[in-house]
Amino acid sequence: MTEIEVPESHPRYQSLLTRHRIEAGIERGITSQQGLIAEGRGEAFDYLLGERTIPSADDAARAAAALLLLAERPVLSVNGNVAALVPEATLDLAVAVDADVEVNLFNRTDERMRAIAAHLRAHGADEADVPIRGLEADARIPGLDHERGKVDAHGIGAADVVLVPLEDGDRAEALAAMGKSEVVIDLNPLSRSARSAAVPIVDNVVRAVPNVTAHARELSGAPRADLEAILRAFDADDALSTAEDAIRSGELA
Ligand code: PTJ
Repeated sequence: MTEIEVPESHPRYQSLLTRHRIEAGIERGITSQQGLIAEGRGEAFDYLLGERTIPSADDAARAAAALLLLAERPVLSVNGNVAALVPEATLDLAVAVDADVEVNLFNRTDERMRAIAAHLRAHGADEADVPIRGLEADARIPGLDHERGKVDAHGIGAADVVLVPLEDGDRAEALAAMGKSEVVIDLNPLSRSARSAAVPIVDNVVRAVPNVTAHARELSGAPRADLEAILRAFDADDALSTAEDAIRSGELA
C-alpha cells in the first residue's frame, strides 16, 4: 500500500491516486472546488487516450524541453491542481531547465496563494534553490480582469517561455498575445489553451511533467542548433490532430 489504501497492481491505481491527491489538495486549501470538475474532465479524456503517453505527446515533451532549455527566462506556472498533483516533479523540472516557479491562479485568493507557496517549500523548493514567485503580483496580463491578470513583474511578466499546465483558455490566449511562448499541458486537444501554445502536450500532467524533465536532462548540454532543430521539426497542429484522432478512435486495452 502507498499514499492510498489501494495496491499499485489495481487497474485504476493511477487514476485513484490522482483523485486522492486532488481531494487532499482541497482539504489543505490548495486546490479549488473547480479543480474537482477540471479533474473529472481530464480523467474522461485520459481514459479515452488509454491513460498513456501517446508518441506525439512524447515528441511534444521533447520539443517542450528544447524550448525551455533555449529560453532566457523560463517560468513554470503552478495552479491548485498542479500543486496537488505534481509538486516535486514541478520542482525537478524547474531545476532541470533552470526556471522559476510562479503560483498563478484562476480563482486567486491570498490564502490559496500562500498555501501553495508553502506546499512547494515543504516539497523542497528552498533546498533546490527554486524561487517561488506570484505573491508580489506587481504586473498585469493585459486584457484580463484584475485578479486573473495579476503576475509577478520578475516572474511571468519578464518570462520569454512559460509552461502553463491546465490553464484556462482566456489566460493562455492573453499570455500568447503578450508574446510569450507557451508550453501547455492539457488533456483536451480542442481547448483554447492547447491551441494557443507553441508546444501543446496532450497528456496527463502526472506523466507529462516528469517526461519533459527526462528529455531536458538528456538534452542538457546539447548545442543550441540541435535544440532549435528539434523545435523546427515539431508541428503543433499536427500534434493536436494526432491526439484528437487517438481520443476519437481510441483502442482501449
Ligand atoms: O487553481 P486555479 O484557481 O488556478 O484553478 C485551476 C483550474 C484547473 C480549476 C482552472 O484553471 C479551470 O477551471 O480550468 P478548466 O477550464 O477546467 O480547464 C482545465 C483543463 O485541464 C481541461 O481541458 C481538462 O481536460 C484539463 N485537465 C484536467 N486535469 C488534467 C488536465 N490536463 C492534464 N492533466 C490533468 N491531470
